[in-house]
Amino acid sequence: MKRAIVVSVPAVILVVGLFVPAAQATTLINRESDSWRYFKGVREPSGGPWAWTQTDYDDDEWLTGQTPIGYGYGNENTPLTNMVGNYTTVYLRHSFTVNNPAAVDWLELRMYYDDGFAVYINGHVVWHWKVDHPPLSYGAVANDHHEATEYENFALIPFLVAGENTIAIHAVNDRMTSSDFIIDAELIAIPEPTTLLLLALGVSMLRRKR
Ligand SMILES: [Ca+2]
Ligand SMILES: [Ca+2]
Repeated sequence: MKRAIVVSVPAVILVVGLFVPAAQATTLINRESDSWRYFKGVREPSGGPWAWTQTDYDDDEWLTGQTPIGYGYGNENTPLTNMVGNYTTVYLRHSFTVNNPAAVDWLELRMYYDDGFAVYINGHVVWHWKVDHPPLSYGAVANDHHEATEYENFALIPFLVAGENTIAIHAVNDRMTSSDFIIDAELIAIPEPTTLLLLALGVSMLRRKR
């Protein structure tokens, strides 16, 4: 009997998998997107340390650019030629639409960065890496060094709402005289497992217990 049960576990999933298309991951923001609003950290954005992370923040006066944004790497689509000696951080915002936030299990953030960053979804701090805990001042520096060699994945809690959402990133260099700085981001929505897949897993676990 035991041998038959072991065989049934992958078999049930396989059969269901043949007839039920897996829910698709959805790209919310592509890498090298040309729709980032950005603000050079020569001072704090208007409204204080949190206002710029909110969806309803008015960023009309911010610049618009294609990522990667930075200098010293050679692959910048938006070069920051005046960053050395003038500012250590760059504020970025990007909006995206989600129709059914309940169907999103988690967000996968793929980052290309030098040297650190803090991330907000709709005003919630969802991740900070190689920087102190947010909010960070406009003159902040990274607390570690990082060379951008590939896109690195981070899992985020999806503080999403139906309709327009905003990701805000505070990108931070390690020092004012650094030889380089770069930032790009890709955002993917990972769906909840489908009901039938959960059903298949439940059936297989019941059979295993018997
Ligand atoms: Ca570097
Ligand atoms: Ca650097």
